[in-house]
Amino acid sequence: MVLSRLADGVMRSAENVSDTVNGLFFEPVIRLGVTGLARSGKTVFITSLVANLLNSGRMPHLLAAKEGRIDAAFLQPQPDDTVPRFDYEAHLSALSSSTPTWPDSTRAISELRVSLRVRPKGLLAGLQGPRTIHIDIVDYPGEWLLDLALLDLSYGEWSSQVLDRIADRSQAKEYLARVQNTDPEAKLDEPVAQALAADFAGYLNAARDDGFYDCTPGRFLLPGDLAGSPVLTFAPLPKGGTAPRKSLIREMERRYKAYKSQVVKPFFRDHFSRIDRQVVLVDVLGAIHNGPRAVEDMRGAMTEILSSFRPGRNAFLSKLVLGKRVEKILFAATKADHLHHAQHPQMTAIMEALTRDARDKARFAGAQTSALSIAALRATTEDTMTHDGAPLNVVRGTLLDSGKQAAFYPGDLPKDPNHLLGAARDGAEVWLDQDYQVMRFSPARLSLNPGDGPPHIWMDRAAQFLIGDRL
Ligand SMILES: Nc1nc2c(ncn2[C@@H]2O[C@H](COP(=O)(O)OP(=O)(O)OP(=O)(O)O)[C@@H](O)[C@H]2O)c(=O)[nH]1
Ligand SMILES: [Mg+2]
Repeated sequence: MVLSRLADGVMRSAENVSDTVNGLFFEPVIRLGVTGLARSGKTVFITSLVANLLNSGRMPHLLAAKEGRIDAAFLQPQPDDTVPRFDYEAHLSALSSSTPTWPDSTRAISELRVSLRVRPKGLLAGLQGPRTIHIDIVDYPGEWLLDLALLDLSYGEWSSQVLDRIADRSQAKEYLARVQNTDPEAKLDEPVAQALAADFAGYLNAARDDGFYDCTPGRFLLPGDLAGSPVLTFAPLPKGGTAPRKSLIREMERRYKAYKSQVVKPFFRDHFSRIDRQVVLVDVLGAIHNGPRAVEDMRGAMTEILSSFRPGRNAFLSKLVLGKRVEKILFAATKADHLHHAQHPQMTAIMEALTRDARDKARFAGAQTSALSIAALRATTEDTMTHDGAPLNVVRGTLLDSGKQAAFYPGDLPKDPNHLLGAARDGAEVWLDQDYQVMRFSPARLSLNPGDGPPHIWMDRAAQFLIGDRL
């Protein structure tokens, strides 16, 4: 007895020693989440961020780079063996080939580790050698965060909310017609369940393509290896009386629960809860171009997405993160190279206003937040032309569709963002004073000087906010 306790004691102190020794070699890890709705610019953002960390000549606002303290930057195998690796090399080679193209749509989770060897600054500079800091970048679809709301809803509540919301949407016609012709209390017939799920997924995809952002369950849009499995073979049905056992609606309810416990919860547990810093990318110009309804819809989706960063909101999430907080959240309006820089402050103001409610709450929860307009990969140059006798600030680039060079003026963003957001909130059908255009530009051909990464707008500021304090 005494002996074993003694042995136990020895073991413990040995463990402690090895902890301290490990501590000396401790290499800090920052887990940086990158998210945003479909096509918001996640893949291009990560590719450009990594390329500009590996070659930091164009990162003067990242202080460690400016001070020349980054001795080396290199890619390493990531720590999570079961998450697909972010295909950095393929995305970079698409962007930097002699006929550059934008990378393919990804829409699933992936991860990449960039390690930096950084010399300490100030007093420590002479005393300590360089340290290695690992940055684990995790790319995941913003739509997956929208699924958090499902955790608080029973199948009945979810169904009635969805059916209400889609009642007048043209994209849902087919699905609603099928629901009309289905008896939810009939005995489960698998082909009927599959047809309902297929039509519901069809509706979600059509709605997403038409600019709606409230398209959950998120995994219906990108099933990946879950395609055809029961967790993705359900759909909302109207509630009748008490449904008999083995009925269609009972099985739908069971699968909805399975989706929550086997798809939604594992994502939050294994990925989301481990994030230290987060950037949320928003295609603000794209939404403005799609009109007031799209802007209002996006504001709703952003509020929903950002509520995930307020752990108190959801019992499951609070338990999961146990007081661990995302320390910093950056809201970045992407593709700012569509605008002359004279209009960037207006774009940032719209971004700030779009996320105001959510940001106030995140700040309350202890996270530091900031908003910025960025272009991960600058595809245009700026110019000033004369239009009706007055100077007009434009951008020039190669149009994606025609391959032609064009000068482009997207419209005048208002100084006061509430002019846009107010109209959107009040349910306006079209913008009153302005028509906003969006063009898609091809990425410009790169010819980089040694030590320079790809051209961008304010990626260095984004990096300074997200990781600069730890370098
Ligand atoms: N001009 C310009 N266009 C950009 C920029 N970043 C992204 N884009 C455009 O936006 C599209 C989507 O960018 P991605 O990075 O693939 O977006 P994503 O969020 O990864 O998209 P999914 O993987 O489909 O969710 C690109 O194909 C480009 O057309 C940018 O910095 N400048
Ligand atoms: Mg992507």
